[in-house]
Amino acid sequence: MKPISLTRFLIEEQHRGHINADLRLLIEVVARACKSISTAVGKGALGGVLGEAGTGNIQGEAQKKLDVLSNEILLEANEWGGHLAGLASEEMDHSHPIPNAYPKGNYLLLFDPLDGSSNIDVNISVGTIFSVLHCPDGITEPGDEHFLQPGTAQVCAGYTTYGPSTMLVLTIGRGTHAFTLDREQGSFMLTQRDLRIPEETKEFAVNMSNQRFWEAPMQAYVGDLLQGKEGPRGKDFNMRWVASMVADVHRILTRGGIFSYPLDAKCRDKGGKLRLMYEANPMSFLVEQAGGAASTGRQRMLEVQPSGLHQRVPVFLGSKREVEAAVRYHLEHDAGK
Ligand code: AFP
Repeated sequence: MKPISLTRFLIEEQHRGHINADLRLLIEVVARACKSISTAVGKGALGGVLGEAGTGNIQGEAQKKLDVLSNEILLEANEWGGHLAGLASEEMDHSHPIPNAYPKGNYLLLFDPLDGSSNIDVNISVGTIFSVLHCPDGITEPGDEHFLQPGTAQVCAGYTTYGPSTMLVLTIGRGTHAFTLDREQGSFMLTQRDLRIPEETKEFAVNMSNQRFWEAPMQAYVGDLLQGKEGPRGKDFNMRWVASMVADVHRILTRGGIFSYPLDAKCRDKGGKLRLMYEANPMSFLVEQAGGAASTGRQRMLEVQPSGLHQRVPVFLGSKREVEAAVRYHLEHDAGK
């Protein structure tokens, strides 16, 4: 049977009363912007967009030309449609209220326009991550503080991965669904409804080069994984690390596993490496909706009350039982066991 398009999927969800017309439009607009980003990424060196932009973002990281271009594409696409009250991007210092010249809606959109961008120049998968919140009642000119809602308040989240094929993975709080871009038709087509992450896994993802900087419970947890069959876990584990969160999470949504970017001595002062609002929360929503779990190691990710737009957090997400195991090491350590 021919797969249905994203447009049809969203219209059917609207008919069922699961989303309204504004949220449908918002998702369509983000998907359209992601198609443009996919085209730019796909041109590679021929597009003249590889390499450094010569600028830095709020986090002090060097921006790639494609970071800047992807941010512009998402901003331009979403500004005038009337579905948003404001936007926030990992690449911008502050949130961006919709200019008064355009109609305004009731949603707030957050995005990491091109995650994993240090992989662009070596032709490895990168992606766009996004999250949608309600704008608080009565607010027409939202400031940064209006975006500081816990992940449980998300109404929609998703990512696009620009890999061998371009895929959009989406949740509106009713399961996690995967769409593949049909490049000839220019449409995202539903290729997997209701992704389910296996509860158990034998695969972990972490940047092992940080091992000596980790906290004691993380050292103990990974130490036990590495002992394999001979250790307390009683099974051999495999390791994968793409260093593009979108690609690593996509693998986990497809075949299970645990992804972690824990606290370490290098990122402790900042609270972690990955960003709560642009990376951890949307990915945690997608993972929970696929039957997985997501935690900071000490708290359910979606319940973290954000204190800053660019806040960073430690991240553990993926197969439920494995995330629970990693959390157990942290809680037992904290309890002095
Ligand atoms: P970039 O966007 O700067 O490439 O960072 C990617 C990322 O935020 C996330 O996608 C990866 O999981 C993580 O950083 C990789 O971090 P390490 O380079 O420290 O392994």
